[in-house]
Amino acid sequence: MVKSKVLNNFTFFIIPATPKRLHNIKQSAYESAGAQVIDTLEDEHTPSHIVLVNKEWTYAKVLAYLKVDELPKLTRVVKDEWVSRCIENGKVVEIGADDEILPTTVVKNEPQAEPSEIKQEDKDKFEVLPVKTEESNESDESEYRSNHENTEEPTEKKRKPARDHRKQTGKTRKLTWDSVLLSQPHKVEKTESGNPNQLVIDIFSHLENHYTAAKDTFRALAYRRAVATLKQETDRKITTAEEAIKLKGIGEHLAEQLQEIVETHHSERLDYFHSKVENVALEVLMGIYGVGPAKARRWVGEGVRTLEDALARPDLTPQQRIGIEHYDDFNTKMPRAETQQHFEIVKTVVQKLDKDTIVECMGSYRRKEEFCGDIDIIITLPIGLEPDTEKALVRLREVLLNTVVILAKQGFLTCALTGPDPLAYDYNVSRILDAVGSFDRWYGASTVPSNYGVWRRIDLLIVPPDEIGATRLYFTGNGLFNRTIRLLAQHKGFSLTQHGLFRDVARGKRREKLSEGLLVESKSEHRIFDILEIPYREPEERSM
Ligand code: DCP
Ligand code: CA
Repeated sequence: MVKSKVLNNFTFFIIPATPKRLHNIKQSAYESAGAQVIDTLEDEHTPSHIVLVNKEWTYAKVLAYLKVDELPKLTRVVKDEWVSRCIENGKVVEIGADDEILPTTVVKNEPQAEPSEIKQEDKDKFEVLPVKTEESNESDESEYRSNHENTEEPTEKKRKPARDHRKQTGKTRKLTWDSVLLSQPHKVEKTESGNPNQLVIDIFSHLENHYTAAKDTFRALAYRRAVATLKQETDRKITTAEEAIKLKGIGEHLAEQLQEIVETHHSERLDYFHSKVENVALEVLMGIYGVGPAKARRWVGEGVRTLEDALARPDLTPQQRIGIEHYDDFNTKMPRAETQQHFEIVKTVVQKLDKDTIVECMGSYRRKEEFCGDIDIIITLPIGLEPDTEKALVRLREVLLNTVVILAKQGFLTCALTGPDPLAYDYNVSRILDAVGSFDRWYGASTVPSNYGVWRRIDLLIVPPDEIGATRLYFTGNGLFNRTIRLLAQHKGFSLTQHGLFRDVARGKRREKLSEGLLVESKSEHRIFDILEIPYREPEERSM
């Protein structure tokens, strides 16, 4: 594997420090190419270059941001494109006139803005568009949604050839559905920090992203499984390949990579990925809400490298624009207590509107994880209360819509991403219903007083009462657990979706579904486990 060390002699200080995720990705790419990246400007750390991510900043703004009157004599302020070109070319290329910000660009009387003011200015550059109500036709919107709706195991066609599979796993054991679901469940890891294997987890997660972007589902899955296993190892540090290979879901190759990371604090494979500017860009773009691997690949192919470039795309949807404006918000997990605050606010309003409703918070929150990526709420009625499913859905839809209107007026809901935007209809429920008709989900963002201004992703979903068991199972996850239990169901001749457990599903040559089959169970989560002949697992035992 080639390990480019083109930036060996450089010490970089990257500004601005936000969005944090973008900053981290750049840092990792620069370090892979040999640069030292520092985050304080102390005497012993004189940067050779200040790397400017925001192209439009003046020298004065840089000084104001760094809270200094002048920079060390030899420190140059360059745009990140120059660094990218060096990495791309495998050598240090000349700094062009457009690449460097020189002190002569100082405007004498320009106010010395505080970092916070600059942040605001930065924000102002984003033109805030009203959120459209009609659902976007964008393939990537549906790509995102299909991620959430995909209840079927991918067919063989979508997978990588079996040859890759053997190459990856060698002769080592595989993680099979039965070994996982029948074995004693692990106690879930309760915190994100404090895991002695965190560095390996981080690097493997990066690699998973890369393989997902490269459509190499099988390798992506291998890394995801390894991450899941390492997250359980909260009490001991795995340091050798021999130890690693004994763990569930870690084969020969990944075990060797683990040892390499422990010994060198680096992964050749990740360094190699990051040595390609396109790969770094791909990872950045895939962090935007509503941008899936397909769109990210297309944009990168057309020269998009930064969030700013993405903002200038004519095919950027309003939802993706919000995704860029709130890039860090949406990419940072929130503490469980904050998820609970969002949930309680919604639950109170829903149950005030209809005291019969059942309101539950699913996903990582139900699995009792300490940190949650978003808030997944389902709303339904008790089984049998409204036997006509259509009537139940009409009742629930009205409750959902009223809830959205009330909470948007209060400023709790901050934008609509999928589903009607109450603002566009003057908060008028009947007008919305006339215009939108039927819908069963509303995706958006919300903010709570204790952390006002930080937007969290929130999904509100209405569920037919009879499907509550299957829906609970699906939305509790985690994704890997769902995949495993679906495989088990298939192996036993069933098909499991978020709507129910079915049998006699006709399948084609590639295992694709040809018919829905007969419903076996959808009301009770426990019954689904029973029928599949696996011991019931509490939600907190489903984090794999
Ligand atoms: N889900 C799934 N497959 C997908 C997307 C979702 O099976 N492609 C299921 C399992 C997830 C649940 O839906 O656990 C909720 O989806 P989230 O993406 O919100 O995942 P989590 O709540 O588990 O994690 P996070 O804390 O990151 O939100
Ligand atoms: Ca979630």
